[in-house]
Formats: sequence, structure tokens, C-alpha cells
Amino acid sequence: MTGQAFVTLATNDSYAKGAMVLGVCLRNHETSRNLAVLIGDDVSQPCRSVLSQIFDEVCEVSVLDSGDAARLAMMKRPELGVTFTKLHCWSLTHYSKCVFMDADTLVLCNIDELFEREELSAAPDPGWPDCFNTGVFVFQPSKETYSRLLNACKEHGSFDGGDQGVLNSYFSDWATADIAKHLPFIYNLSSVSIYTYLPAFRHFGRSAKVIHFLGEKKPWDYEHVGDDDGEDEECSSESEQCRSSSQYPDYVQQWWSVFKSSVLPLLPEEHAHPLSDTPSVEQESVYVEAARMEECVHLPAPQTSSQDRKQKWEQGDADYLGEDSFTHIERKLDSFLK
Ligand SMILES: *[C@@H]1O[C@H](CO)[C@@H](O)[C@H](O)[C@H]1NC(C)=O
Ligand SMILES: *[C@H]1O[C@H](CO)[C@@H](O)[C@H](O)[C@H]1NC(C)=O
Ligand SMILES: [Mn+2]
Repeated sequence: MTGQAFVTLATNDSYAKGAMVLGVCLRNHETSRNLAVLIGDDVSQPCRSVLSQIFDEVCEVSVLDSGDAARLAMMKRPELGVTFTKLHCWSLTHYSKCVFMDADTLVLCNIDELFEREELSAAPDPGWPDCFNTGVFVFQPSKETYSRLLNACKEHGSFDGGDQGVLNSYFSDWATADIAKHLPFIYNLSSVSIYTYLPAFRHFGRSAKVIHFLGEKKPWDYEHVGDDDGEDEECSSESEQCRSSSQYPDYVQQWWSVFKSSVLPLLPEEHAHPLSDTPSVEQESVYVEAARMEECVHLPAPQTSSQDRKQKWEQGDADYLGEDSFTHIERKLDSFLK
């Protein structure tokens, strides 16, 4: 299914971290589709390099340099900069169908079934349910649609100042035309709704497939979320979310655990990886596999010197269930982070 892809967007290094976790989650849940990320000018070289290890395609979108209709539209509506970058996903015409996902979403299971839906499928926006939310949507790349969207943008702007306004105006029959284009709320479960409609979360929350971190503070904005001991370091403040965090699945912590196990080791900082200088994505997925296995089997760690261990690791002979097990690596990472 290389003709289809999940697509996300990273405008800067913060959102790039979100994109990395999203990409890793889609891979861990064994998607059969390609992964593509659109990046803006502000994404640094180290982040680009990590993205290229996770995604099949890293597509730089430099709207102002593009010299095409997008540039002209952008000059007329400079306030819609990020929106133009996002609309660029319609120009990925080497794919027949795509699912766009915001970089601030967390995927909890395989969601390839979304590709059975047609353009434009999306979930209702909790704030105004006759509008769709543009955090997750199914679309069909097309030069024609792309240029119509750019024109619509240029002529009418956006009623909410962003891509959601533009797309809801363009696909204006979404609310009434075809119920099959309404994605269930479980594909865009807002972390906020857990708290605002708790009975519904108790009833449906178990089937959540995608968590969308709304609001200004994103998972990557927390310093580091403690795990084993159940303490939440972000909870030094008295926020509502913090006080109740122990009662609900901690999706922020889940995000961090993916970030630490599968993204941090790919980052080039020397201290980011305790054992190997050039870890590959394959190695990382083995880490995750080893962690899963470790839940079932617990073997005593063999006594090897640190130098021997490093050598064995570099020869590809890692002791995934013992000394090199995921929990040991994680503990090491934690000690670096603290
Ligand atoms: C990164 O980009 C996002 C989305 O475009 C924006 O909301 C955010 O403020 C940016 N963050 C930084 C640190 O520039
Ligand atoms: C999806 O993302 C955020 C969460 O509320 C929001 O703005 C939007 O309304 C959500 N749509 C849903 C949950 O369908
Ligand atoms: Mn979002």
C-alpha cells in the first residue's frame, strides 16, 4: 500500500518531537502505509535527520520560496502562513489517498482502517460540532483541489484564522452530505473531553484510538514525566488536570515513554544514547519488543564488564533480556535526564 500515506506537519523543533512520537507509534502499531512529514524552514538539521529515520518521506515546504500559486496566495494572506504549509499536503499526488494527523496526537492502536474512508472524512469539533476538526482527516491529494483551496484561501481568508476555517468552508457539506465521512470521536479523543464529560469517557474511553493533546501545553512542554514511582513531575502546580491525573490513563506519560524509548536514542546529542553512537530504527524497535518480552520473562543479568558490553552491543550481540534490557536503558536515560 505504498500509494497511501499518513501525513503530518512539523513547523518547528517542538512540533517535530510530536511528529517523531506519532511516526514511531504508527510504526509500532504496524501500519502498512507510508509515513510522510511536511516540515517548515524552522526545523533544525538534527531534527530533520531523526525525522528521516522514522518517516519514509520528509518533504520541506517553503511556501515563500515556492514561486507558485501558494506564494501568491501567501503574499495576499500572510497571516495564514502555517495554513498554507498544511494545505500543501494536497500536492502529494504520488499518493492516491492520505490520512493527515496533527503532530500533537498520540496513536494507541493500528488505525489503517481510516483509509477505507473517502475525502473529506474527519471527526466533529467538540467546540462546534457542525464543523469538523482538522486534527485527523482523510483526503485525496490532487493538484486541482490544491489550487482551488489556495484560491479559496486567497479570496475568502479563514473564518477562524487557521486551516480549520478554510477547510470547513471548502468542504462545507461535511455536516449534512454523508455520515460515513464523520469519524467517530475515538479518532480524535481530546484530552480535555476526558475531564469535561467523564461519564462518556468511562463508557467509551477504553476504545480510544487517537488522543489529541489540545490546549497550549503539549506533552513535549513538560520537563520530564516520572514513571515507575507514579509521581508526575508536572504536578507541582495545582492544575485541575494534575489533581485528577491518577484517576485516568496518563496519556502524557505514555507520550513520554515512547519519546524516551524510541526517539531520544536517535537524537545526536552524545548523552542521548547510553550504548551506541549510531542506533538504527531497527534497533529501537527491538528495544520495544524486548520491553514487551520482559513483562513475561525475567532473567538474571549476567555479569559483564561495561567495555565487553559495549563491544558486544556494537557487534550486534545485545543482551535484550538482561543487561541491555529496556528497563536498564530507561533507567540510564532517566539518570541523564535528572
Ligand atoms: C511551533 O509551531 C506551532 C504550530 O505552528 C506553534 O503553535 C508554536 O508556537 C511553535 N513553537 C515555537 C517554540 O516556535
Ligand atoms: C479534535 O481535536 C481537538 C480536541 O478537542 C479539538 O479541537 C477538536 O474539536 C477535536 N475533535 C474531535 C474530538 O472530534
Ligand atoms: Mn492539534
